[in-house]
Amino acid sequence: MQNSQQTISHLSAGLRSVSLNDNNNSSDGSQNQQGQQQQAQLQQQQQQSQQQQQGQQQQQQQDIIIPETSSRISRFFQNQPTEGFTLFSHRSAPNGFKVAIILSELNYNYNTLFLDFNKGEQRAPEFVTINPNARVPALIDHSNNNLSIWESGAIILYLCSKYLAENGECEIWSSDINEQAKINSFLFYQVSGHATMMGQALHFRYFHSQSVPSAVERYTDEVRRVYGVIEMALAERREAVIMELDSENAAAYSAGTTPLSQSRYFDYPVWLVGDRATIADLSFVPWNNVVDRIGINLKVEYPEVYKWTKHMMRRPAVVRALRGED
Ligand SMILES: N[C@@H](CCC(=O)N[C@@H](CS)C(=O)NCC(=O)O)C(=O)O
Repeated sequence: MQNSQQTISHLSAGLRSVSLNDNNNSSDGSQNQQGQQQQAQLQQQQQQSQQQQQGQQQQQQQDIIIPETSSRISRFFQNQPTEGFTLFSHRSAPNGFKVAIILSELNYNYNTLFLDFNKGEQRAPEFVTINPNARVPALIDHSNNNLSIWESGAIILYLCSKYLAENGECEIWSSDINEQAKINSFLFYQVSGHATMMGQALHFRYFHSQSVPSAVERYTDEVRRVYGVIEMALAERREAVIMELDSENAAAYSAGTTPLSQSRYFDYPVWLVGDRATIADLSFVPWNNVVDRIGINLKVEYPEVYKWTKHMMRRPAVVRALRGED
């Protein structure tokens, strides 16, 4: 740990000492001497200011890390389990529950360490070593030499790749690279488009220091746009499923004389990729669960998304994970 902290401070000190005005091409000797003196003075000033900054940084770190907090995280890192996974999460972090759902679906053995953001535990030095972004989730695979992974999408893909390698198949992902690519597209869309916009919409609605209605509107509209894309994808799957399973009425549906909503397959589960729930679908669950807090009513506005979420919320692995049961 100490080594990596040193590496970081050496690197930033090195970057700060680079001067854009460094110039060894002067042809005039006296100017060169004067220049060297000025440069020496400048370097001295820079060193002093670096020392001051480093002192301030150390002070800030001491301010942030409450000794009691630091010892809880330190104790974990000093005495890590030898098997299973440790998930670093937070009691109200959808991105953390997203990973818990996948661990649970794969039936992996894991423990959750819920960080206390009020105590700044996400900025504890040991935690920042495994997640330089100081956010949850992060995961340690103790049976793989304590490999640590951060960013929810990367963690999910690691878990599925590992499961596939161990078992030869992974139902919530795929062994076929074409299907993997389709699933991964939705996963990346969730991580980069859905979670980020939801996060900003929540932030501007509840936590921002000032009221900024245009920001609330902008991010809520973006979330609506994201759900519009998912609603359309699910509606297309629904139509295909009804046409296939309800073939005796297919002509009437095509002609528009009978609405699709009359099909007995109208509530049948449909999935974004293929005919089973995959990480494409499951990654959306914890955020769908809180979308009402930004004023979006899935049942009314996005009926396919609503039915899809309900089907996923009934899965035993999802229930266990959302309850915080390891
Ligand atoms: N892109 C990241 C986002 C991680 C993230 O923003 N996590 C939030 C909780 S959902 C967090 O740790 N916030 C703590 C903080 O802002 O200090 C991921 O998907 O893992």
